Amino acid sequence: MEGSEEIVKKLRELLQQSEKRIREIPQEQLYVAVAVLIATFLFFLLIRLFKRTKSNTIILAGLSGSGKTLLFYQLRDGSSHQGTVTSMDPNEGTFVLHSESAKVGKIKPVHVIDVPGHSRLRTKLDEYLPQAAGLVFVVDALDFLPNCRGAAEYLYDILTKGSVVEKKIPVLILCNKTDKVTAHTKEFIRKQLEKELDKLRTSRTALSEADITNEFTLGVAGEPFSFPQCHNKVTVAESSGLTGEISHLEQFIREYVRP
Ligand SMILES: Nc1nc2c(ncn2[C@@H]2O[C@H](COP(=O)(O)OP(=O)(O)O)[C@@H](O)[C@H]2O)c(=O)[nH]1
Ligand SMILES: [Mg+2]
Repeated sequence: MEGSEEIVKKLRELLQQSEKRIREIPQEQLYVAVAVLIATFLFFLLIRLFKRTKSNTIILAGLSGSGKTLLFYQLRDGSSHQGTVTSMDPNEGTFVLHSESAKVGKIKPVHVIDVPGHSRLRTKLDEYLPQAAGLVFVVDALDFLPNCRGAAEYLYDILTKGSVVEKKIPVLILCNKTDKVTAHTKEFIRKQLEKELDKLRTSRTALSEADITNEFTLGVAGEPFSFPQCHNKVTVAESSGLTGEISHLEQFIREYVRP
């Protein structure tokens, strides 16, 4: 019993001593120390939050037949699985790109979603867009002219969506199937799409005076439409899902989903 009383006495002395020491420290110094502590805590908390919200989702969109599913398999497996896949459901997966699988060290996986082009399944896009780090709009460069209008309509809807405009989601227009010599060049496709979008802008704004359908208007009023007018970054590149020429696609992905 006496031993424990001794300990309590010692503890009390120690406490009094430290209290005295703290009182000796100027008040301002104490406040500064506490403020610094809180600031560092908040700083690390913010970093954590920021890192967590950074998305790794890439969306593949475009008309059916443009080659989205083949590109999805090229990204994941480095092969096209020719003729073995026909799916109406969105293909979705989180993986390290096949071309990076030989690299050592930790690589951040990419979440890729292949959204079917059938118009009744396009509503799926609205679900995925808010979490997208980037969107790839795949265009069939081989069979481009008959599909130009349809592709432009789909692209118009994407470029005027609130989530795309406000979050400035980067869009890559990927001219696919360039393995064939008769495929159109990306410059040609860019110009044609700009022309079609310009036409659509006139007809759609006339429509939406009555009932507002699109959330945002496209481009600058009174000027012919061109992609640099968009709030978000729009770039154009070429690829071939069939032969695995997808370096531009991979560059785009890794620009917005850092490994
Ligand atoms: N020549 C050529 N054909 C392709 C290429 N990518 C896809 N295709 C063909 O285009 C068709 C549609 O491809 P798919 O990936 O299913 O398109 P999706 O509807 O956009 O998913 C298939 O018959 C593919 O073999 C390509 O890069 N070059
Ligand atoms: Mg498909």
